Amino acid sequence: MKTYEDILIDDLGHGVYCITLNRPEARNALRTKLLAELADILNTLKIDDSCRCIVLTGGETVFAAGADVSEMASMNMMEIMQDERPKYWKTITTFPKPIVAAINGYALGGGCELAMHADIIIAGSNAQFGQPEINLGIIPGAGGTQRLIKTVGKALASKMVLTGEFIDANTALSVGLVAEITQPELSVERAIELAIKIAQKSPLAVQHAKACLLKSYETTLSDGLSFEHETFVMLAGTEDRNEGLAAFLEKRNPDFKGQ
Ligand code: CO8
Repeated sequence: MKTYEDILIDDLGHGVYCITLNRPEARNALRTKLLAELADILNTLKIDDSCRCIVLTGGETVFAAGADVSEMASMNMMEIMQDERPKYWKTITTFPKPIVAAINGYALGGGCELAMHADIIIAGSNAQFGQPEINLGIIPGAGGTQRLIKTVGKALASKMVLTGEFIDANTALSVGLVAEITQPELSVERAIELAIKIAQKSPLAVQHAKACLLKSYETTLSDGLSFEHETFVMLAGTEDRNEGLAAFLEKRNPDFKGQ
C-alpha cells in the first residue's frame, strides 16, 4: 500500500483500515495536500474488497484544528473559486463504506466537518467540537452549517456557528453528535472494536444501510421510505441475504461473501 506524508494508513486485518491524520505540528490542520491524500486512499479502499470499514482518527490529543489557516490566507477569491478542496471533500462524502471516527481533543472547523462525515463518532472525554470560522470572518465551507444543524438542531448549531463557541464531549453525546464517550486513550480501541463488528456483516447490506441512513439527510420521509423499501427488496436477491437467514436457522455464524 502507498505511503503518504500527512496521513498514516494501517491495515488492521479483519477488513478494517485505520487512517490517522498526521500533522501534529499543525494540530492536524487539513491542508490541501492532506485532503488530497485522504481522497486518494479512500478512492483506493473504495474498490478494495479487503476493506470493509474505516477507522479515522487524529490520535490521542487532537483530531483536526480545521482548514490550514496559513494556506487559506494565501488564497484570494478567484483561487477559492478554483479550489481543488471541494473535489476531495466530495470523495469523503460519497465514500460508500462505513467510517468510524475516534475523536480526541479539538475537532474544529473543517475538523468538525470531517468528523461529521463519519457514520459513527466515538469521542474521547477530552474532545471539543466547534465551528470557529466566524472568528476568522468566514463561515464553515465543508458542510458545517448543514450537517451540524441536522445533527444537533437549530439552537445549538446556531450558537456554535454564530459565536464560535465549542462544545465538549458530554454535550456532543447529549445532542447525538457522538455515539459514545471513552477515556481518550481508549477511543481508537473502541472505534476498532465497532469497525471489526461492522466488517463481519454483509458488506452489501452494510453499504446499502449506510446509503439509506444518509438518504434521510436529502429527502422527505415518504421518499426515504420508498428508497429504503427498494433497497430492502434488492437485497432480497443477494447471496448474503440467503446466507444470513440460513446461518441463523442453522445456528451457525454466517459467512458473508459480498454477493
Ligand atoms: N491551520 C494552520 N495551523 C494551525 C491551525 C490551523 N487551523 N491550528 C493550529 N495551527 C498551528 C498553529 O499555528 C501552531 O503553529 P506554530 O507552532 O508554528 O505556531 C500550532 O498549530 C499549534 O497551535 P497552537 O499553539 O494554537 O495550539 P493550542 O493547543 O494552544 O491551540 C487550537 C489549539 C485551539 C486548535 C488553536 O490552534 C486554534 O484555534 N486553531 C485554529 C482553529 C480554527 O480557527 N479552525 C477553523 C479554520 S477555518 C476552517 O476550518 C474552514 C473549513 C473550510 C473548508 C472548505 C473546503 C472547500
